[in-house]
Amino acid sequence: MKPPTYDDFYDVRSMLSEDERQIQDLVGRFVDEKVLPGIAKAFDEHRFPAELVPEIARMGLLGCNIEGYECAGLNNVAYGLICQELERGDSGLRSFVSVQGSLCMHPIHAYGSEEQKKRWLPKMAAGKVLGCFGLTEPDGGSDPGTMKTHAKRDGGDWILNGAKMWITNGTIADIAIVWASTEEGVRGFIVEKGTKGYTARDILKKYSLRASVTSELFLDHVRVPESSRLPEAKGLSAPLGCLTQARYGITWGAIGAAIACLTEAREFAATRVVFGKPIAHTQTIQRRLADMCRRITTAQLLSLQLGRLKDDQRLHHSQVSLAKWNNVRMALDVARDARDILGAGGISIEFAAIRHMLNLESVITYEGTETIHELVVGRELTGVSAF
Ligand code: TGC
Ligand code: FAD
Repeated sequence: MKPPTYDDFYDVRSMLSEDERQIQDLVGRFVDEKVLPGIAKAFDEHRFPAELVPEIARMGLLGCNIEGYECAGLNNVAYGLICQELERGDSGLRSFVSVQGSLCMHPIHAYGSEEQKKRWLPKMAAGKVLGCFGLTEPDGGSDPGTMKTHAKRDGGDWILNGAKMWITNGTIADIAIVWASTEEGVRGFIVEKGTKGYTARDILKKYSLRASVTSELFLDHVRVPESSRLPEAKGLSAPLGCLTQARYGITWGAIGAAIACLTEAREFAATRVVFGKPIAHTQTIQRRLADMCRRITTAQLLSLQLGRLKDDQRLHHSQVSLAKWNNVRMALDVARDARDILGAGGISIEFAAIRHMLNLESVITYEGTETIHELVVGRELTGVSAF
């Protein structure tokens, strides 16, 4: 009997199709050859590695699970594997792909007019037009139903006023999907860079997701035509539906970050000699590595089943909440423990663990905090909203 591998203990790969395995290998090679050599420097310099975008687009990773409009039309398991491999490199890179695909291309595809889809999706798949998603506001993100940004009809146009905060890709985006309250309920708008009254400013001095752009958006009497409104986006369920897409990808991405940390800790433990023997020969270190493996394996099985449910169109958003909560918590705990196994060296950017650990502090907060996902599952179990 072949022994299991440390990073795929239950041979989840054997449950993948040939196409799914090929896309995982393609993106895995890209991460090994193009991302890992420079990502620590980019993180250190607080710089998004924009030079990687053309190849990410060439591989068909942007909006890859959308059918038509020059998108790759992959299934959701393949999309998940892409997120896993990218986040094995860095959460910032997976964030970039999540936002472009799940939070910007998805709403245009799901709620946009045919004209909007034809105008934007092919260029977005090619990485020629970048997007950002503006839901969170300075006064809070967990309860978007209370958003203050509003849009008012003015003849055939809309006038938008408000501010958005903590917006990934904000200053590099050519278009922003802006969510605003109106007299008719929450509505979504495509706001183009350069529109009078619309500005974006970077949030600097972050100690997490340093290889990703995070911004504030300001909307001061921004006039957009009715043709910029997403016609099928009606109510809060529209932006929340986008979040379900992105959260699904994050469940896989977190596994990639955890695998990177386990890989590093396991290699280090095999060679680090303390008290006359490699630390991997001690019971405590073995138990800690085994625990990382146990938690990664559980997360892999969760995400694969989630992906199969999604491809079968049987996915409920509370199931995504459970996996986002479980898998990101798992990855953060694994990263923190790996950092400790590396000893003092573990606080250095020479190792990946601290970079992943710091990144995961954002991942556990964005796309719904851990508490919000616990409460979503709690509501599902009891039928009572405790938010
Ligand atoms: P609630 O009554 O639960 O829902 C209103 C309507 O929406 C439906 N719904 C969903 N639909 C699809 N997917 C979901 N996840 C959904 N959750 C709810 C729901 O069925 C209902 O539909 P209908 O037809 O009955 O009207 O709304 P609520 O106000 O009670 O709020 C629920 C709560 C707290 C779960 C929600 O507000 C929430 O998820 N809050 C967290 C906000 C959040 O996650 N923000 C993320 C911002 S984007 C981001 O962080 C990007 S980071 C990207 C990166 O860099 O990778
Ligand atoms: P708050 O909502 O103010 O919550 C503060 C604390 O209170 C949290 O611990 C929360 O869990 C807890 N809490 C809230 N409600 C309850 C309750 N009922 N019971 C108990 N505890 C509760 N947003 C976007 O729209 N687009 C983006 O592209 C985007 N990118 C991001 C990138 C980064 C790097 C980060 C860090 C955030 C990003 N966000 C983005 C914002 C993110 O979605 C929000 O930070 C998140 O939803 C939480 O909102 P908040 O920070 O305002 O916290």
